[in-house]
Amino acid sequence: MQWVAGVCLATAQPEKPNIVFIFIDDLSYGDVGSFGCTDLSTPNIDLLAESGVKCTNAYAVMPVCTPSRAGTMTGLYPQSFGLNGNMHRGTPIPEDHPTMAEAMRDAGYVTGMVGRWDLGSKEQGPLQEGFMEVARRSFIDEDSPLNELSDYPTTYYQEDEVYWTDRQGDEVVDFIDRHKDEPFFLYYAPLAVHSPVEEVPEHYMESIQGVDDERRRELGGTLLAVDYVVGRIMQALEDNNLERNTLVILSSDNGGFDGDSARHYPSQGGKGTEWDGGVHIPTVASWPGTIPAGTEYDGLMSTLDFYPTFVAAAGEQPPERCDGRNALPFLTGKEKGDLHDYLYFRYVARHVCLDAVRHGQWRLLRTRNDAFWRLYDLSTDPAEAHDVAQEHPDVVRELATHFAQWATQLPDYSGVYRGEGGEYPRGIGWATASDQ
Ligand SMILES: [Ca+2]
Repeated sequence: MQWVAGVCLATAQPEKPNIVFIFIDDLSYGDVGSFGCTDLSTPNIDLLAESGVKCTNAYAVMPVCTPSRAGTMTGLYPQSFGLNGNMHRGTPIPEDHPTMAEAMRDAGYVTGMVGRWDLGSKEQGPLQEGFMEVARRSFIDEDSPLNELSDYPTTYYQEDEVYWTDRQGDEVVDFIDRHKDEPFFLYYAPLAVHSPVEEVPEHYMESIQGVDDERRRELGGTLLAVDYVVGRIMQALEDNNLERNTLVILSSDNGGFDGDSARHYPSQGGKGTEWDGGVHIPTVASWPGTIPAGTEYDGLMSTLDFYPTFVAAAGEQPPERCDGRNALPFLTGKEKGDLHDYLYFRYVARHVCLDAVRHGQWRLLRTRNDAFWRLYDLSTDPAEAHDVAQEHPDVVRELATHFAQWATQLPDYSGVYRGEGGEYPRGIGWATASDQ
């Protein structure tokens, strides 16, 4: 209450909560203990879920990295600016629209990033798009003996041979410790559990017992390494007495990779596929004292919602253009139901060309190989084994009409590969916007 004239001239502004956004790379719904996995171990993610709300019906924007990250970071469907798949990597994000990091910076937060960027044009790196501090990643030297580990030598620092995920644990704690006295926004986007999982240090593998599939053991070890960083984040918040004033959201940019023996139960198919498991991702939100502990939210939501949710938690309005919605009333249990009546998907790749809609219990989809739409009832058939389009022509018509209305607003896309995403600072230690 604000008195017009009296003793109390103004109510105190609520303290801005810190925001920690953990966006794991290729983390599958079926590989997290609290989402039903029984053979791999995610003790810290499970504790995080117990401390808040588990979102069982959350969707990434795309089944692959770059467009998923660009959509999440802008709160816009990436197809709306011509980004339809990883073959369009390097497509610029709109410059006339603030990113999540710019919005948080402008809301008075110190913004920091640790991990993988992989979006925007070459000129649109994280330091150019709103992050004030960015943890550098190793310079990749083609002649390094570390390259013999695999064809994809990105998980060890070539300067000192430290495993990237382990270094990230030090960096996230350092960021929280240094900024404990001011509102901070920390974006932690590890490369883990993305390939190459075989590079995980042996001591993480030792804890994975009873898994015969060697690739799955390696995936489990990689997952344990990143789970340990999640634990270090939560410990750092507790050590600084910040846990009740910090909103933590953990999610994934797309489903797990079949080549790494990821499991997608109850869905079928993972990263890069046409199936629900490519985009149905594990998501948890924790804010002790604000989000009730041990709860579950089963409404339809999207990673597009994180941007307006963070901005709302900061007490600000979302940008004029935004395809996501503030999830806080739903995460706290004040509101029930779906955050979105319809979620739209268009994924263009050489091997698959997918159009899809999620609505209620339904998933309508069509690939370039399909003459007709296919319809699945995920409430009874999450593995999408039985096409029920013929039994429900009215549902097909309704969802197809909504999809067409969405798709007609999209710009034409080019089918050509564009190149690399935004430049990321190299080396060891922190890069700041003032370095640029
Ligand atoms: Ca990914």
